[in-house]
Amino acid sequence: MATPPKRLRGSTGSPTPERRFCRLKKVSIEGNIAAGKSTFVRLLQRSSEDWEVIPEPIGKWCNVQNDSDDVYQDLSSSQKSGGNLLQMLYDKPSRWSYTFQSYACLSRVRAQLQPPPAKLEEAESPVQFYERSVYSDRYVFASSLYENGNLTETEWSVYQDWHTWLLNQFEADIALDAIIYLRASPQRCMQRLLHRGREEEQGLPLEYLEQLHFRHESWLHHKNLRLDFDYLSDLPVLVLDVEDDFQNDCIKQEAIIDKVREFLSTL
Ligand code: UDP
Ligand code: DCM
Ligand code: MG
Repeated sequence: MATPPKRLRGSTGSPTPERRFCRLKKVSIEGNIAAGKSTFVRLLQRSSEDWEVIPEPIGKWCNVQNDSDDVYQDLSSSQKSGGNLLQMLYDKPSRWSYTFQSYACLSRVRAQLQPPPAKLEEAESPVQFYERSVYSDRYVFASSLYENGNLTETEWSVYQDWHTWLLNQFEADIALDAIIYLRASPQRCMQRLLHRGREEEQGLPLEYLEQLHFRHESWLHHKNLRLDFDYLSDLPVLVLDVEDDFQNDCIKQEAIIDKVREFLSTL
């Protein structure tokens, strides 16, 4: 696939209306289940006025039924009466993997296509951080489910066909400038997953986290995963070791944010 059109970079002074957000950088936060991505993006959100976070729309996947919840307000009436797709996925992956992956990717694209908040217009160095991307949807999750026989050949072909088409349509708006990979062992992720206690995930075997870890490693560390989007191969990747707790360690948090700032300054 062709490289998406580059956004203008490095302009100075107040942006003219035409150049709104032209300096905006988009960075995806990748990592295994329960590696600490949501914890990390909350830290980012607190760290700079210039930074905005787009969390993974997992509330929609679980159909959280809470009238006072913004996520619930966003749901269509069919979703409100629908089920918990994450639960359905893990209860019967051969039946629900295709449906889940279609909806996960669709809802992510929709969330990432929302216009940035006005405050980023005024920002000196605006950055949007995505919690995961359409690339991990495909190259980590959907492909693992295919590898495990939970997507049929036909479902995998159909998925790849519309995924490529969708990105052709929207990639200029959601294309990444960089990736931050939160790296932790599958054992540490399992420990955090159990500690978090998200009910749908409690039966996940360690082997699944190992499979997902292997895919992340191959994509973002060894860089030997075959990808269909040319520009991804040249994308800068910052690998952050999050094996040790950072959630309750202010000094570690400061060190992490320093690394992020330094990384962003090179983009
Ligand atoms: N967590 C932790 N220490 C850390 C980072 C995360 O104990 O340094 C916990 C966090 O409180 C949560 C679980 O690990 O209970 C998973 O974290 P998170 O939801 O951020 O992970 P994600 O699935 O978003 O990567
Ligand atoms: N998930 C999935 N496929 C995707 C994206 C996410 O199966 N394309 C699942 C993995 C986790 C949950 O959704 O169970 C996301 O939560 P986390 O933030 O813990 O990784
Ligand atoms: Mg999360």
